[in-house]
Amino acid sequence: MHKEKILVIGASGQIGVELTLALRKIYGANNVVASDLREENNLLKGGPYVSLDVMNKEMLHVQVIRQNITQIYLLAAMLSAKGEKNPGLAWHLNMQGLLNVLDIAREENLKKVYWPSSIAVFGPTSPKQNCPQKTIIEPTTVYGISKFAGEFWCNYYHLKYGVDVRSLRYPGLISYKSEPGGGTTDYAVEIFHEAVEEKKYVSFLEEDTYLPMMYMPDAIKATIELMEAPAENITIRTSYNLSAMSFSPKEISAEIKKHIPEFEISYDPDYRQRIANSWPQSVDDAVARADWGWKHEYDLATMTEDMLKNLPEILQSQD
Ligand code: NAD
Ligand code: AKB
Repeated sequence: MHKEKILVIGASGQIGVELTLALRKIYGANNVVASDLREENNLLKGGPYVSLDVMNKEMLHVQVIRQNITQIYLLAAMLSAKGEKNPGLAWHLNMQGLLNVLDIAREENLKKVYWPSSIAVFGPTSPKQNCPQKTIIEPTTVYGISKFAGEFWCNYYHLKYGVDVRSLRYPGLISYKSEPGGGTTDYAVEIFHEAVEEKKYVSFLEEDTYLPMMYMPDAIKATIELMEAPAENITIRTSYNLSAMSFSPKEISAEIKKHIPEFEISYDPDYRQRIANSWPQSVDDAVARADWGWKHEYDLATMTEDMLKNLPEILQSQD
C-alpha cells in the first residue's frame, strides 16, 4: 500500500526510538531505516540501521540515494540544557543538520521531511498562559534561537522549492522506553526513574515551575497524523503549537505520591531554572486541532499511571 522508504536521523534518541518503532509498524520494518551517531538502540534491532553523521552531507546524500529514501525524519539535535553549555556546537548541529537535510530533500525530490521545533522558540516576552500560534517570539537560549531560525528555513524551502516539510513545536516529552538527551524538561522523566529506584528526587527546577508537557504516545500520534494529513490542510509551514498538559514539579510529585506514598521531593534549582522561566507555562494549539484534527489523550493522572506501570520492567531489564 505504502511505497515509502523512510530515513530516521537521530533514531537512538528519546523520540527516535519510539517514532522508528511506530513508523515500522505502519510502513514495514524494512522500509524504515534507523540512523544515528550513537550505537544502535536494542529496541531497533528488528529493522535496518546505518551509522550516520547528519553533519556529513556527502555521506547522508549517498545513503539517501543508495537506500532509495522517499522521506526523512530529522531528530538529531542538541537540546536546551546541553546547548547552553556549548552554544557554538548547538547552533552548528541544529542549523547545519537541518540545512543538509533540506538541501538533499530538494535535490532528490523527496516526498516529505519531518523536523521538530519546540516550545523553546518562545521567550520571556511571549504570553505565559495559552501562548498562541502567532505571537511575540524572542527566544533567549541558543536552542530556542536555532529552533526559531529552523522554522523559517523550513518555511523558506517550502515556499521557494516546494519541499513538503512539516513540523511540530513539541512540549517537554515524557517517556519510559528511551532516556532524554539534555533538556530542561528532563526532570519530568528523571523523577519517575528516581521515584521507582530511590523513592526520592532532588528537582533542579523550583516547585512552582509550570511547563507544557506531553506523554510520548501522544507526541508519536501527533507526528504521524501531521505527516499523513493532506498537504492542503497544512496551513502552518513554520511549526505547529502542540499541547496536552501543564504541571509543576510539586504537582507531578503529588501525583506520583498517590502510587508511591513514601516518595519525597526536594528542590535544588540550577542553571536550568533560568531556561524554564523563559518559556510559556502552557500553549494554545487550536490551529493544529482545526487543521488536521489533533486531539491529545493523556493528562497528568493517566500519564503517571502508565509510566509507573511500565518503567519498573524497563529498569529491571537494564540491570
Ligand atoms: P535526543 O538527544 O534524545 O536524541 C537525539 C539523537 O540524535 C541522539 O541519539 C544523538 O546521538 C543523535 N545525534 C546527535 N548528533 C548527531 C549527528 N551529528 N548525526 C546523527 N545523529 C546525531 O533528542 P530527542 O529528545 O529525541 O529530540 C529529537 C528532536 O525533537 C530534537 O530536534 C529536539 O529538539 C526535538 N524536541 C524534543 C523534545 C523532548 O522533550 N524530547 C521537546 C521538543 C523538541
Ligand atoms: C528541552 O527541555 O530542551 C526539550 C524541549 C522542550 O525542547 N525537552
